[in-house]
Amino acid sequence: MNFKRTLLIAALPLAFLAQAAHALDIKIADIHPKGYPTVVAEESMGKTLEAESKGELKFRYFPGGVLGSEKEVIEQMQAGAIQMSRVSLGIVGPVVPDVNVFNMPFIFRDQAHMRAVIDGEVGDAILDRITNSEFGLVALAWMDGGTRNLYTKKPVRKLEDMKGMKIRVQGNPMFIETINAMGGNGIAMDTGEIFSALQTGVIDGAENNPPTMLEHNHYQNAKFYSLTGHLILPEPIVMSKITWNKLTPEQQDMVKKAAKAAQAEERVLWDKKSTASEEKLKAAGVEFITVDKKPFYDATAPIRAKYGAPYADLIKRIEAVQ
Ligand code: BDP
Repeated sequence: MNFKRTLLIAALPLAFLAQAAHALDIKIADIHPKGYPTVVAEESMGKTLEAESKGELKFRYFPGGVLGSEKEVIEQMQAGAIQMSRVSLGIVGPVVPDVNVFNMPFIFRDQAHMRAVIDGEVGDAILDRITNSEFGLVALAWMDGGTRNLYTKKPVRKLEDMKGMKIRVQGNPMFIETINAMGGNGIAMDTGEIFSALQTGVIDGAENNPPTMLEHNHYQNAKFYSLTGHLILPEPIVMSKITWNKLTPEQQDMVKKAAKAAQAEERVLWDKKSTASEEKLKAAGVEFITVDKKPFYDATAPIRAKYGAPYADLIKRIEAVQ
């Protein structure tokens, strides 16, 4: 036996060992910056899973949209290049039409109603529809995305004030139609493009919750916040199916439980962040405008009729949740 061969044989068991200990690298992406409720909850989920899996799952965090827009992140997850994310349901709608039931304007009475729905069997059913679709993602739990209101350069005090206003929405045709039904002009663009679009006047406004309006600096160029409450969008925590299929059943179970725990943690963080954001926005000179929601609700009835038609039963179940 020559020296080289001896070395090779001696190294073999080591190579096997190294392979067994090879951790599964999980990159988790979020459009929101570090410190944002969703990102904080993702970090503790990752820590829990690293500990529980004894290092077999290894998390790397990519907040602040550094891996691309939500649409791009979804495509990367479908290809298995990004393993996990939390995305808005708005962006899932065009690919898994069933979830658009939750994306319809005024489908939830208020945030408490939305929470009761996502915590119950309808919430699980929508997660399953994402998982069981051809979408290539496994939907594990929900995060809270608050209530979306309009923010604009010129005040919207009543429905008529929206006439002709160019309002940014997420890339979902239903949202464009929703703004159009209100008399405005819905324009789809990625989250990262809103700031400069507001600054340069490409758009007259956008719509989102107070934490996003604050943390993405949109308030700097849109000082009026009209409390329309037209959308209350929950946000699924999703994993690439390619990654999911690499996990052992025990690891899959761990991931599911940790995602549910992240749902609970984020909710508490969300409430604190929302209150603090409202205060900061007001201190920065943003005028909060209470509007009569009825005209906005009535104007968007055709959207609910059009998109809700195939889901009459599901809508009844949503409405029945107290
Ligand atoms: C925020 C969501 C984020 C969306 C963003 C948007 O948390 O996931 O990307 O809205 O409208 O509320 O683009």
